[in-house]
Amino acid sequence: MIWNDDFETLPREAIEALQFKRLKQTLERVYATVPFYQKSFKDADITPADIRSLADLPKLPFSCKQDMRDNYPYGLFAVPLDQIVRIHASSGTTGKPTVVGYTKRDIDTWSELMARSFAAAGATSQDVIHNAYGYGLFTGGLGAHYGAERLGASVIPMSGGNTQKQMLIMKDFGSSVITCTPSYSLYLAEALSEAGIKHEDLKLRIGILGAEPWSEEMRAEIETNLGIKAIDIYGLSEILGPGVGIECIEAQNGLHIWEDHFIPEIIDPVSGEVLPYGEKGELVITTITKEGIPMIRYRTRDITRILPEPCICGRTHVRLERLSGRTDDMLIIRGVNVFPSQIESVLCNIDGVEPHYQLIVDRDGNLDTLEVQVEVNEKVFSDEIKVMQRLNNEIRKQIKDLLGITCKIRLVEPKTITRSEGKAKRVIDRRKG
Ligand code: DLL
Repeated sequence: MIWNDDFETLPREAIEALQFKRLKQTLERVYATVPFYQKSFKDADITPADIRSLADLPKLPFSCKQDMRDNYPYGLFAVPLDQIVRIHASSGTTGKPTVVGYTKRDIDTWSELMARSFAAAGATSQDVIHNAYGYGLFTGGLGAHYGAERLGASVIPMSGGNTQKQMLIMKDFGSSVITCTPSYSLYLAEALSEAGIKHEDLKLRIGILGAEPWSEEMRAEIETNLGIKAIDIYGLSEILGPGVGIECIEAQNGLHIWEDHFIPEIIDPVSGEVLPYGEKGELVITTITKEGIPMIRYRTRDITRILPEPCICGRTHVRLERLSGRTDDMLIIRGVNVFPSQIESVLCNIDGVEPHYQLIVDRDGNLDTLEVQVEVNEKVFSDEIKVMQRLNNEIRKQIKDLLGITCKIRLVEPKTITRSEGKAKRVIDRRKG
């Protein structure tokens, strides 16, 4: 269902006119209120007046995570703190968290965009939405919560963890939509099957899954194991939280990015040059309605391409191809670029292994080594050694064929790899530190 027909199906010229108007307002506001942007615009010898059309956007300097750290905690806020009604932060792996603030209107916009996203995913006011994204500083929990309420659905604020309780509530309360990370949905599927609960015993019909990269093959596993349609949702705290983009249930092919609120660009991550639609590179987003912490040309480090082709659902907003990973998660193994999601695709297509894996990167002298640890199913595990060896060779060969690198495969017992309740940790890089 289209939640907001007026905006979601705007003709291209109207979207661009609206984007330009909102961009100008945003630029003038940040230039007047945020010292960081005053300085970075001055350094680039540019003022908001120099932006005369959308085509001038690439003249503006980028912003990045380091700028947020340098201005920790509130330096990038464009309004005084008394107008901020909510603060979130993303933990990150090192150092201080990245802090974001929302005005009352920002919370309203976010709720609206999440309601819009839920509707695009096929959820309605009749649904019981089981929200298993973590509540707290992470934007997933409260972001999905407000959107689900705005949609008019019945929200169960589960948060992450306590899988036994999740299952009980899912069954007894008749949860029909689950929101969580893709890796947690697989964990839930496994726990349900262990508890003897079949997906036919549940009302679950849709999963709205995101916050981490996942592959098309992983989607197939989740859809089969839970008997649902699995929809990809994208977002990041710096830009909004969940709800920057989502797949529509009609096509399940690419995530519509809400262009009346965000301007996406794809750049070459090395040169910073803007790439044409259709080419793969780093996603850069400019927010054009946010008040608390507007972001100009923010480098997300997420790798994707923009798909401008019209979509069968009737929405006119461009789509992002499923995100293949982050520039900083990309492993360079003996000079070859490897995304964990590529290895995931191989593993999910091989019979006998489970979609639970971890990559261990290390160094042996001057040589990078990659070990793929993956669980086998009970049947393979109790089979003869020969079967395990054949499987081992098969995985190694398929990875070599796809990526051109030789890696070590370690088949591990079922349930040995730690299950995640939020974002899965796929890589352990022992070369660092
Ligand atoms: O993960 C917001 C979110 C919550 C999105 C719930 C979707 C659902 P952060 O913690 O700031 O915010 O992490 C943002 O997670 O830059 C991507 O690298 C990654 N990410 C988010 N969604 C996807 C996705 C939330 N659908 C970072 N596919 C982003 C791949 C994703 N990666």
